[in-house]
Amino acid sequence: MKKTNLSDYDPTAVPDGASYSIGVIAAEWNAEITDAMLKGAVDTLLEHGVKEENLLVRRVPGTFELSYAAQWMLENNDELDAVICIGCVIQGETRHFEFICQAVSQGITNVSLQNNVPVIFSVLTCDTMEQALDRAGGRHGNKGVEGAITALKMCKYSDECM
Ligand code: DLZ
Repeated sequence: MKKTNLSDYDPTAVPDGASYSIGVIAAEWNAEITDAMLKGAVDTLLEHGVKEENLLVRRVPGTFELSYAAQWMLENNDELDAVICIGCVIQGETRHFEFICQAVSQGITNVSLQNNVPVIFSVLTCDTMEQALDRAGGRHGNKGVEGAITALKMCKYSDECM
């Protein structure tokens, strides 16, 4: 069956987050969307056992800045087991969209590989605001929730590989 809801998951398959420290960085652009994704991510992490004191939440101006912020956060917080990057890019009249999407996807991958820490891509790349609303708590779920689940799964994966 085609999966249409990003937040459809089996809660029993999500690792317990009690021993993990997680950073969450959200872009201020399209704040209506990123606020909902940030809330979805934080609520999900807390629900799955991450302690409030082990969460580090920060804001950056736009999605383009997420890679730098993730790198800075990891350089300055050795204890972090994962970082979730939250952003929303919406296609406009110019080619700005392409450059931001290309830069952030490559940038986040690089930061993850350079630091050996999972850096999660919770970035919506949409043609319209409606598509973004559908994926930030609307009919296709919430990509922030999906990012939180992915972060916990990757923390457990890293533990198991040690
Ligand atoms: C400039 C810009 C534009 C046009 N669109 C978006 C967007 O849809 N989503 C987003 O998160 N940020 C956008 N930005 C801002 C860039 O991410 C960045 O903050 C600026 O280019 C400054 O580096």
